[in-house]
Amino acid sequence: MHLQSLATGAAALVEDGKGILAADETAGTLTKRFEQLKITSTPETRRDYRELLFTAPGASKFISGAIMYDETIHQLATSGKKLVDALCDQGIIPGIKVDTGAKPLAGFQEETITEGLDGLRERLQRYREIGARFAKWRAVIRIGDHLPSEHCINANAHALGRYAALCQEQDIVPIVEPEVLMDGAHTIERCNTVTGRMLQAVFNELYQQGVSLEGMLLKPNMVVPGNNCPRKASVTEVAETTLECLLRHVPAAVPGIVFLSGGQSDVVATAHLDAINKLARSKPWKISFSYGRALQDMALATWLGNNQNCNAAQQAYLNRAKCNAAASVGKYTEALEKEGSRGIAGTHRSEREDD
Ligand code: 5MM
Repeated sequence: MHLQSLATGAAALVEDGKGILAADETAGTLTKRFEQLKITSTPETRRDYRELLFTAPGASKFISGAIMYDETIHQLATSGKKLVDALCDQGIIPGIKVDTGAKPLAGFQEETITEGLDGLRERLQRYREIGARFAKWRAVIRIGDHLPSEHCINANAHALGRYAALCQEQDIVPIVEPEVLMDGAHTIERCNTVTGRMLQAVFNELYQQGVSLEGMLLKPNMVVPGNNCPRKASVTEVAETTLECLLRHVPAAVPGIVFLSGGQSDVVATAHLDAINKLARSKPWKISFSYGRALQDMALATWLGNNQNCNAAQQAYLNRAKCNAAASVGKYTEALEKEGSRGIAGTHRSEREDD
């Protein structure tokens, strides 16, 4: 195994004050996001959107790596340059989603198993040749009255272990993403229990399958109440409960934890990350972000499929990236948030005047 190179690669992704852009929506998911804003979804419009994110000037001050989808990693920017090279030119490490999605788990209604192991070794070899240096695989765990089942937890944890071992064999840093969904009316306590069970199963598999913990990153959900739970949790409660859960279940050898946002609003996801990093308890890992929606929502709503809005959309993305980068070292402030919003409003105004 490539232990040293994996450890160096993982550490680079959680360099101080930086996090990861998750831009690995499948064509189907991105089409749904586009449709909500009446944006036409074609390979070209999806390319235009990814290009504006990947070429946002100065993004590498806040963003260490970007996760792509298979379609994107093969696409060319309008300049004719490969999108993957556009990222490298910016100093951003290219990553790739390698799972093929969460599919119904046979015999277990309402639960899913993430697929994509068949042929994975060969796909990883090709992705590495194209330029990918890290990968991502997302397992999805749903909370319900009788969910998740032990079988669903174990099957998904086993697949995450097999994926991570194959990545490391090919000198690709695996991001291990066991997502416990926010959907439902469950309490924060229940999310804590289920997240803990899942993390324990995942690390058991990673040990058994010989995965080097130093050469991987964990991408978990934060511990939050379900979005229909009547009792909301304060930012401090989420931060304390999340850190407690992670301290119980994530070995100190893991270099970094990069949260998913999971449907939290962008500002709330930033506030939670900041609060976790501000907690006085000692933390053995870097704690940062690998957000999709929480980094992109404002940028997409600003772009609206119109390339004349590119600069304003890039500004919206850079603003969120900057706020999250500050939160990854516990230095996010309201002033920083307002400063960014003023910048975006200003950009919008001048774009309209130009029109
Ligand atoms: C970017 O979205 C990823 C999932 O895409 P598909 O549903 O099309 O497979 C997702 O795995 C994402 O990387 C993580 O969930 C983080 O995104 P959020 O929006 O939760 O921060």
